[in-house]
Amino acid sequence: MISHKRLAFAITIMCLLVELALSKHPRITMHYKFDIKLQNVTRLCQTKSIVTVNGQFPGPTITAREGDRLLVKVVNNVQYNVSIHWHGVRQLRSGWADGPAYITQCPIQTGQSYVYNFTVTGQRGTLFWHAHISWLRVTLYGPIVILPKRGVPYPFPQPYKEVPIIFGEWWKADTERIINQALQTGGAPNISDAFTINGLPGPLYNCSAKDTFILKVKPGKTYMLRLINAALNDELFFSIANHNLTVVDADAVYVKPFKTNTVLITPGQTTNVLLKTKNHHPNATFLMAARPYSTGPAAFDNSTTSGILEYHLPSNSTKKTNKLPLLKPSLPIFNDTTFATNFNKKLRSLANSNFPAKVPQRVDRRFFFTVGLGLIPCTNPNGTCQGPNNTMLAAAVNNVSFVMPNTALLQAHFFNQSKGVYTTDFPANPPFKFNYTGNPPSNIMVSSGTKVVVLPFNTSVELVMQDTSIIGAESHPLHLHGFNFFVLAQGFGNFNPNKDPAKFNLVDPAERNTVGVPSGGWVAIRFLADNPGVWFMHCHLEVHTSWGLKMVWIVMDGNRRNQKLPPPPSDLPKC
Ligand SMILES: *[C@@H]1O[C@H](CO)[C@@H](O)[C@H](O)[C@H]1NC(C)=O
Ligand SMILES: *[C@@H]1O[C@H](CO)[C@@H](O)[C@H](O)[C@H]1NC(C)=O
Ligand SMILES: *[C@@H]1O[C@H](CO)[C@@H](O)[C@H](O)[C@H]1NC(C)=O
Ligand SMILES: *[C@@H]1O[C@H](CO)[C@@H](O)[C@H](O)[C@H]1NC(C)=O
Ligand SMILES: *[C@@H]1O[C@H](CO)[C@@H](O)[C@H](O)[C@H]1NC(C)=O
Ligand SMILES: *[C@@H]1O[C@H](CO)[C@@H](O)[C@H](O)[C@H]1NC(C)=O
Ligand SMILES: *[C@@H]1O[C@H](CO)[C@@H](O)[C@H](O)[C@H]1NC(C)=O
Ligand SMILES: *[C@@H]1O[C@H](CO)[C@@H](O)[C@H](O)[C@H]1NC(C)=O
Ligand SMILES: *[C@@H]1O[C@H](CO)[C@@H](O)[C@H](O)[C@H]1NC(C)=O
Ligand SMILES: *[C@@H]1O[C@H](CO)[C@@H](O)[C@H](O)[C@H]1NC(C)=O
Ligand SMILES: *[C@@H]1O[C@H](CO)[C@@H](O)[C@H](O)[C@H]1NC(C)=O
Ligand SMILES: *[C@@H]1O[C@H](CO)[C@@H](O)[C@H](O)[C@H]1NC(C)=O
Ligand SMILES: [Cu+2]
Repeated sequence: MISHKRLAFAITIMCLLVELALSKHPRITMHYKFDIKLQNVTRLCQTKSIVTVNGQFPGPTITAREGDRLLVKVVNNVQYNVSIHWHGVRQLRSGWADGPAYITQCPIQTGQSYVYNFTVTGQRGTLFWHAHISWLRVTLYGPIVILPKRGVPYPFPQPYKEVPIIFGEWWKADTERIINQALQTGGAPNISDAFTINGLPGPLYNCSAKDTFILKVKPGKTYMLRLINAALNDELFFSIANHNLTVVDADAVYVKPFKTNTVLITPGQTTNVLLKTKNHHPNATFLMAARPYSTGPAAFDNSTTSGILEYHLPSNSTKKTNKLPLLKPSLPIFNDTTFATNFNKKLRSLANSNFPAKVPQRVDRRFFFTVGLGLIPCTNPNGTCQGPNNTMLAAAVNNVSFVMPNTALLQAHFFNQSKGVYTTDFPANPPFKFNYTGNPPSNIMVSSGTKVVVLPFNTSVELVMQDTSIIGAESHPLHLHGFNFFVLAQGFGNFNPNKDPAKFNLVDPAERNTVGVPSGGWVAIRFLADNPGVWFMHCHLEVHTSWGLKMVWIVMDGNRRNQKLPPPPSDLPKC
């Protein structure tokens, strides 16, 4: 006979052991259904039919804990082909669920559905989901909130509340017509009419005051804002009048906290910031505002989206909030590259024992990629194009403007059917050297092709991305699928392979999935190719992606069973 006490003790131990065993495995499966459908939405006094998930704009928030499995059934009820990308989710051995159309899957066609099946492993913070075909992500996007495992605290005090703030970009006209027209004529697509905060442009636009995001707060509390830039073509500065923000996380990786009054966030980046409210009720309300950081040669939407930070009044107050003065933040000038540089330099990994920075210390392969604009010959059937000298605007990596295949690269790779789909000769270096950030060469035509780099499993890659001044220097937010990378260093002018590596931070560099290649400069990154599959890398300014600023890495299977990409799910869409 064992005593009750002993039995209770034994049960407690058993529970602990089960808990321990389960904590190593995905414990929970979260089911979501995404009905892609049209919805009429009114903004800036104009009603527009937009593509949405479940009729919501912005789309629903996905909330998961680190370790959870997600099953998202996407049903396409619209006239467009659709695919959804889980931006920043590592997709370890689940490349079939990554989402970029014609890269990891054929699109989900009208009337079809597909279940995205993946786990969230080793990440916590904020990411987002968005359409990954043509320009449909203009309205098809929503937050992904990844909480730490149950019982695991943040490495900073638990915030009182957490609020997603997702920036978007709004066109009055039909964006599919805009990009299709641009790609046919070779000219630049029309710029947007507004930016939005949680789908709302805010009071600084005509006919928009009622479409304003209002964040109501209590005094003396800490709020965590989960910032996401889902805009198509613009990096954004964000600031709240009279309040500082503490950056604690970038791209779902904790960073060493630092205080700033303005955040710079590129399309494709996410960042968590703490907002400490004032201890006493202020006699004011506060505008939060975002507007572009823009360095390129093209026109851009120079407007400002805003929302309002409003303190709950004490219940006995006789005042009205809307009678209080509204204070405005001052944002950096649109081309403030000095601010951008200093801000990015402050981002450092925590790099402690709980959250180590696993920076690859050895390098197996080095790559040097130029990124920038260029021209291609006119293909408009009527023979007339709007680029300089009757050409079409294009963009390229190492002078190759990527051409989308007609079938998904991952399928072609997995079933050994690359012939006629892609070639493996993507150049590791630019085809010719020039002063990348000086006067451009006389011939600025680029070549076109569907070329990839093949990497053996576990290759440690060092990549320097160099902006060019062809047509105009410009900051390009480069996004890598399937991996996080470490941002070792950035600089201006041409990268110097003899001198600049001495500046590489191999101790606590920021670890992220999207980095701005500085305008007229370079950035050096490293990543370990430990995830077999086909991984897209592209500028997250959608206009540049459309022009071909994209390329693909194919990472081969490793020898062990758990180093191989499993076969595709049976419902994988066909082309
Ligand atoms: C949107 O509005 C148009 C014009 O009023 C209407 O024909 C259409 O049915 C509406 N669509 C939806 C999804 O409500
Ligand atoms: C999701 O993927 C996992 C791992 O490959 C597999 O075991 C599971 O059956 C899949 N679930 C569904 C609903 O397809
Ligand atoms: C783009 O803007 C031009 C000039 O305002 C206009 O004529 C054209 O119709 C617009 N294109 C689309 C697709 O809306
Ligand atoms: C050719 O087509 C473009 C639009 O695609 C149009 O702007 C241009 O006027 C056309 N040129 C001729 C000569 O028809
Ligand atoms: C924000 O931080 C700066 C620098 O620490 C400080 O000078 C300023 O007073 C702070 N502003 C607010 C509103 O707390
Ligand atoms: C706010 O208003 C109250 C009463 O109107 C006044 O006593 C107080 O000084 C004001 N506080 C600030 C910070 O302006
Ligand atoms: C952008 O708009 C601001 C006013 O909001 C103006 O001062 C500035 O000159 C504009 N910049 C450009 C590049 O259009
Ligand atoms: C409202 O209540 C607070 C705390 O109970 C008190 O300090 C304050 O003086 C009151 N204000 C008014 C206007 O009655
Ligand atoms: C930023 O733009 C302003 C106004 O157009 C210009 O005067 C200034 O030289 C630009 N600064 C940089 C760093 O390009
Ligand atoms: C257009 O052609 C002219 C004459 O061939 C040449 O001088 C000029 O540099 C070209 N412009 C561009 C942008 O290529
Ligand atoms: C490249 O061009 C820039 C801008 O014209 C110039 O300052 C720099 O000296 C040039 N670099 C080299 C190596 O020629
Ligand atoms: C949708 O995708 C299929 C498969 O790639 C393609 O054949 C079809 O033309 C596409 N339809 C549209 C409307 O783009
Ligand atoms: Cu770009």
